[in-house]
Amino acid sequence: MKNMIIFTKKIMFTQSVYINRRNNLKSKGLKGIGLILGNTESPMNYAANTYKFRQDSTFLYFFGLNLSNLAGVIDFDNGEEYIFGDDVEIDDIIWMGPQPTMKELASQVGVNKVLPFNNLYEYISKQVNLNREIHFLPPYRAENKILLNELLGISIKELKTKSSVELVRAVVSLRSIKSDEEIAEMEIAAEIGYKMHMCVFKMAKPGIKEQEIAGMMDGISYQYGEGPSFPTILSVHGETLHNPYHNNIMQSGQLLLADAGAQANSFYASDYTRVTPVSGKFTQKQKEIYEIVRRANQNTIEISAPGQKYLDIHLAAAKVIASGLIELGLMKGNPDEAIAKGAHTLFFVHGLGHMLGLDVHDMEDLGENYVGYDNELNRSTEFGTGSLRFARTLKPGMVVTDEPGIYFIPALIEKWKAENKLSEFINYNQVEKYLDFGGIRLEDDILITDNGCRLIGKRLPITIDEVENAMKE
Ligand SMILES: [Mn+2]
Repeated sequence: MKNMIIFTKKIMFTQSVYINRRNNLKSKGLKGIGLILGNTESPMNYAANTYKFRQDSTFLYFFGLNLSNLAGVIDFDNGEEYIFGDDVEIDDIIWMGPQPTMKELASQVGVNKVLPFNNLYEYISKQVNLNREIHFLPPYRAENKILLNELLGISIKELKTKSSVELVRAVVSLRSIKSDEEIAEMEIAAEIGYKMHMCVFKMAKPGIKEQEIAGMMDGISYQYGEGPSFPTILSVHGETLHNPYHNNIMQSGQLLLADAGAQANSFYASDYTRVTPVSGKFTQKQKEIYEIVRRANQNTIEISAPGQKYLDIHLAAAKVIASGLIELGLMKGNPDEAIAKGAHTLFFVHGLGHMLGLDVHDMEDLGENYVGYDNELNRSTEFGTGSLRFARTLKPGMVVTDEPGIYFIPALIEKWKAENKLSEFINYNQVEKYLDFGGIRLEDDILITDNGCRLIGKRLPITIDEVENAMKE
């Protein structure tokens, strides 16, 4: 049987990587039981027709197995580790081919105690009766909410607030710092992301439907990896931040914004944004705005280093943007005062970036503020700056995105103008000439190193010359 295995989901790293990760988690001082649930298959339009399976990232990180219906348990008090999961039966083999046993699979990640999935109910109820603390992470899928409700008797509405902040903090502290083998996987995701975006430079031209390019990009992400790291954004309406619509026919004079990335076969992610002129050449007006965003993007790479707060790097990008817009006559006054009042957020409506790893917004399921903020840093409640997902002090091994943008969102401009909002910093008469401009965002993925940072992956064309040349080829 062993030699006949025709279907196994590959374990990415060596056994010792997973053993070390769990040992590191055990050293965080938690007491009681850590329950880490894998994901289940999720129906698309009927039970047997499921979405492409995506394992939970924290389960992948500690238990490595890319199969549905598994749960991992770590007993923090005696060090024991379990995987709960079922061996396949003859019906499964008929449809899916021969499979390794759960015991064989679990041993690949260094876990020796394997029990049938249904034993999880008995195991957890025994721990509850012994008054032991059960640490679990905030669930984001309905199936796991129901399972936790059944296991723990906590109502579905309360699961988030009763999840373990201690476990969340411990997981975030480990997953935030990427090891060399993780960086190597992120380089693979970057290479796929590079290929996806290069097809935009080659394909964008008047008369082409957005869907043709978006479909090609997604195809490439499956050709070399596990598919897109999030639904591909490709739109001539870049001013709509997460535009999922791909049915526009591109016209000369428009800007095409592509924000997309890939998951490597190990599920590590990349995330890039580029903007191309559909005609192959930027207009003067487009060049001027593009160049401000490019400088803001470049500035991040020049100043990001251990010890710096990403909030300050975000504000430095805001300053490049405000200064550039003042020079162009769209804003006025002193850039520092304008930023202090939030005037730049009419254009730069979001944060500079987010952490990247096994998730494209890494660990967002655990709570954005646990990932991006810490005890010394409270999240702003202001429009714009409050959207910054990641603000805390940079450390070597962190991977973050650098994605400044300038957008002309007609509804927002009209609202601010009607309120005469911050008119001491904004030339509304000039801004109105840009209502049909669209939006520009430029995004790269950066790794914080011991003394600064470096880009992950080969850099996509980004200067005006590089972009126009790439479109010619
Ligand atoms: Mn991003």
